[in-house]
Amino acid sequence: MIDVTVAETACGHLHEAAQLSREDPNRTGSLLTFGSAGQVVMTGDMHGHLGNFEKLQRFCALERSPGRSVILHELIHQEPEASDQPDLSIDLLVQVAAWKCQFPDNVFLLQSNHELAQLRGQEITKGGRSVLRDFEQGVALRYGAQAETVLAAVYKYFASLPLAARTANGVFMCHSLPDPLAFDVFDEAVFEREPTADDLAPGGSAYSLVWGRFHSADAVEYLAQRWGVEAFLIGHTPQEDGYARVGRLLILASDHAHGVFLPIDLSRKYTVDELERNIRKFVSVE
Ligand SMILES: [Mn+2]
Repeated sequence: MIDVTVAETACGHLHEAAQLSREDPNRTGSLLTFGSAGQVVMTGDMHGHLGNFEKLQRFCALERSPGRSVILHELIHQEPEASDQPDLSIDLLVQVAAWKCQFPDNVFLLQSNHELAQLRGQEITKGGRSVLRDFEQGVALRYGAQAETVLAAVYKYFASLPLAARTANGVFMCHSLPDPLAFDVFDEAVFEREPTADDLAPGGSAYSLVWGRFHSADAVEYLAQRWGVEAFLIGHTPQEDGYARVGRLLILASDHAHGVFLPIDLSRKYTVDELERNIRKFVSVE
């Protein structure tokens, strides 16, 4: 774990992570592509959960596992345990940015609706509290007079994120999928370009990708056929038991004690049943 409380260190990691993310060799437009060697570990929403992140780092052991990649998304906006507790999910964000800097070829980050909402200043309220303001207050608590500088680095990092990743063995990973009602207007070419301001605004395809809900097995099957996908792995919808399955879709959650992650070997084909059986609980990691 790095010391995340020094503003210069935090900004350095966030700026470098943003640049690495934009220049990832396996990125084209807003899509990351993985070949048929090694392993990818997919996670669900993390929402500031440092305990699960530490377990993820221990499981991945990237210092001795150069063939392993790991994908993270929705890192910010933690649910405070009490209403007077601060949201310090900035700590996880900076830790993950530092991990990306340390292992640029192994650590990958995806755009998510909470990151996008914070970037665009679009309010999300939970139980009457403003999650955007709580996040900003957490940054202020951590960095004091340098909070604005750190927030600027945070926004630069959010703006750099790709939208999705796909593997040679047919697995497609992203934060969510568009609402079935938006399928007709969803522009699949969004994956081939850097997301534009219009893509990221309400009605845009990047926006609808990270915000979508209400997926039925039929809707997932439609997208799977259209995009040539064997299985979709996403987060976004809270899962008390760690994960849920909707046809070819597995929804993972990594933000609580029953959280899970999913290691995938890239050299073999999987059915969705096999992927489901490979889901691991964070509690199983020493
Ligand atoms: Mn989400």
